[in-house]
Amino acid sequence: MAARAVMDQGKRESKMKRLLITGAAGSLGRVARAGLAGAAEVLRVSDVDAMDPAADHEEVVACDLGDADGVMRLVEGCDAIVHFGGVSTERAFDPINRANIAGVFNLYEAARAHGTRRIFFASSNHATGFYRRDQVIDGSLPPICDGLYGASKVYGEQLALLYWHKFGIETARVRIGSCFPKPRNRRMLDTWMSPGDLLRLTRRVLEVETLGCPVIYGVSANRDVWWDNSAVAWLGWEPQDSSEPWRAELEAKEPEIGSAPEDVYQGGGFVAEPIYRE
Ligand code: NAI
Ligand code: 15L
Repeated sequence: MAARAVMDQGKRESKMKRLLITGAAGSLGRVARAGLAGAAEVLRVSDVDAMDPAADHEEVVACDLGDADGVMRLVEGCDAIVHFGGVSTERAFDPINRANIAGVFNLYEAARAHGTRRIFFASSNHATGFYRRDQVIDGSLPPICDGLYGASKVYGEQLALLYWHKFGIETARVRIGSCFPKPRNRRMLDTWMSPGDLLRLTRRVLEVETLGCPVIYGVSANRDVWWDNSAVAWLGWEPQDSSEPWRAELEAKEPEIGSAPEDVYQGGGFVAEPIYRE
């Protein structure tokens, strides 16, 4: 780690009393709960689903993100938020609305009310899923989402930007690629983000002295990537892992890349999903 990063870490972590992790029953929330144990004196972990019991350094709070009063109580006393809660795949408008539209508004309003200064917002590559795979894009290009889920992430990113400009709340708008223990298909050779790289990015976002409101693509150091993070090099986060060890296996399973929309566009299968009505 660079000297500046070490200094930043000391400065911010010594001030961090309580860190809220939403979506703590989900896959990335579980990774964060285990991996961010030392990032604050207290971890407050929350989900609408059942969670493991609290360890000594934890508070476990059940909360539906769609419940504005509940979210207001949830955020009280938290210095920062790692926001992994919400609908994480393409679904009907109602659940997406409750968790990802109203829920994100409730979260930012609670952060504003309680003086929470920094948020890691788990956005998604599906905010830009209708860019083609032969394009390399960065965070400065306009979003082209590939469904209602992607649209909700674009909304969350814009709300974050609003609360930055209006109220000075800092957010890392992280367009995560495919964060799983290992890549699951050929597309993920390009989109994979290791849980370790996610944790290192999360820690960096929490510790850097000045964050602002950047868009960051959450992707490992894979051989081929569609996303250019050079505009956020100042953050000092460099992915360490790569999908390369799985290339031979996944290419053997899927030797051909077709010409269907899910093979042409970055969002993969999401671009071919219908608009679910329920
Ligand atoms: P997940 O589906 O495993 O976890 C999401 C959690 O949010 C679940 O535990 C769920 O109970 C909770 N949740 C859903 N609706 C809620 C509500 N109304 N109130 C409170 N909690 C609610 O998803 P995962 O994979 O852990 O993803 C975490 C975040 O990262 C999500 O926002 C997802 O959109 C985003 N993301 C994840 C990627 C990945 O590859 N895992 C890729 C891109 C974005
Ligand atoms: C996402 O946004 C989803 O939350 C995750 O489950 C994966 O489907 C990922 O995108 C992806 O694009 O692979």
